[in-house]
Amino acid sequence: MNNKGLPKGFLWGGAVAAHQLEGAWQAGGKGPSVADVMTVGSPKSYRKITEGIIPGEYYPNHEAIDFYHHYKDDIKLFAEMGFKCFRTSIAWTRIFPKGDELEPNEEGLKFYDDLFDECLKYNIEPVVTLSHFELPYYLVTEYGGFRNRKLIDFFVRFAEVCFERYKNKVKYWMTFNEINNQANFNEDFAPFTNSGIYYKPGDNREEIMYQAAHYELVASAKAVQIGHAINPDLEIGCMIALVPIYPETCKPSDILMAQKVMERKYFFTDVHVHGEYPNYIKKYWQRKNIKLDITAQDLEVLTKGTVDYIGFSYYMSNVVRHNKGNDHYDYNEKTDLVGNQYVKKSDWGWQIDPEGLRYTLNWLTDTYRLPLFIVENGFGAYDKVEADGSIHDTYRIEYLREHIKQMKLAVEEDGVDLMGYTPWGCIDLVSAGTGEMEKRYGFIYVDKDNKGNGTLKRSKKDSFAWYKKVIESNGETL
Ligand code: P53
Repeated sequence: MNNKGLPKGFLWGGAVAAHQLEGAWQAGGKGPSVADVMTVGSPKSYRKITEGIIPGEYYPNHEAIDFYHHYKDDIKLFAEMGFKCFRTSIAWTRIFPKGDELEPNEEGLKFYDDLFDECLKYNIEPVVTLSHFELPYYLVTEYGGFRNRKLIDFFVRFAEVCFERYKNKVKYWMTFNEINNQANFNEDFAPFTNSGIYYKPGDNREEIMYQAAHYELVASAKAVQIGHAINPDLEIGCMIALVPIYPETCKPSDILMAQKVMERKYFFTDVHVHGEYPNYIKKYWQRKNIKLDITAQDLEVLTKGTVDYIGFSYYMSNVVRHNKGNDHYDYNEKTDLVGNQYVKKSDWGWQIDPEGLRYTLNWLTDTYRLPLFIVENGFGAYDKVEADGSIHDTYRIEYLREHIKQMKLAVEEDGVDLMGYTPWGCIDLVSAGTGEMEKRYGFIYVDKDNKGNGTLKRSKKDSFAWYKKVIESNGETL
């Protein structure tokens, strides 16, 4: 094992999701997705989910940064930075506009052929997420989203069409983006974006969430099997939002609390990796009287569709405390989550913790023993355009530098098997959580504001030249 430097062939790149940058929400036969019925929020509030498209409301994803019509120029800029890979998603609604059709939409398939060809022209490997918060909206209104077992077959058909079509262009895949966000079932945002679930009054939110997650895990396992049958060389991973949970103190009950919260948020990974539900989650369901539709056949499918690697996002860490009276160490974000006095926060309240990335890489390795891929990391911040058009985003460089340092330590000192690193929102795009344009992550600035005003002109921030050097030196020049 080489103990200096990152491996040759390390996949440096950037990450985006179709709905957050493509726009062209009705072009080429595309149908509306869950992202098309969400408005703009603010640093303090999630965006509103409307029932259908309401005239007079502003939906930022409809146009986004119009990557659909700009992708050639944008990919040229990625190539200039030296990207080895580019992570994006395939908008499900370009391929199956409603979601339940038997035949795919050729115009949508053609778009991604062209997009992937454009990447390959520069030797940029496409890395593709199949379902990244962009479920066909029709599947929500007609089927209730992933409450419904039928969604398994719809997703699997979509996945199969994509694997078959792009099997020689795309090697790296992920099934469901941040499948575990919905563990936060008390909010409306994650269940809607993960699973197309609108909760109704009287719903047993928690039970519905576990049911949807189960159908997705089965759908993912089926897709993995089909993908490998189509081309054994495909590498198909899961995708987990990794926010490590620390105990507030070394009090044993705080330690146990942190462990229980980790279980609640990350059992999804166990199913993807080991092909079975851990005992703690089965015990939890029993105690909470959560009754799920899980068949013997489903369990069989899970064991046969385990993933090849773990893709994950890392932005921040969180801290929990154990409160008196919480005898079962159940998790309630409102009462159990506390601030971390040792770290700083972004303007959106995300706690910045580079060492947490090394901790996370080690935790994932110790727990799952699979190759890892950091498919999102980054700093959402306000940028200021100077009179001469330059953008001095030193705070972003600082954030990324500190995280890359920790990532390197995990590889060089701890021996973590890491495939690559794709910072989030390599070009400014619409925020998933708030719908804002002004929560910016990019190396490339896009002239557009939260209300939709702007020319969409692209320009390079200081971080552009910085990241180019990082890639050139394989992470040695930071
Ligand atoms: P935004 C919450 C916590 C961690 C990651 O997020 C999250 C979310 C959802 O907001 O989402 C991922 O845009 C997601 C991307 C998203 C990115 O992180 O809210 O996979 O789609 O844009 C950053 O700042």
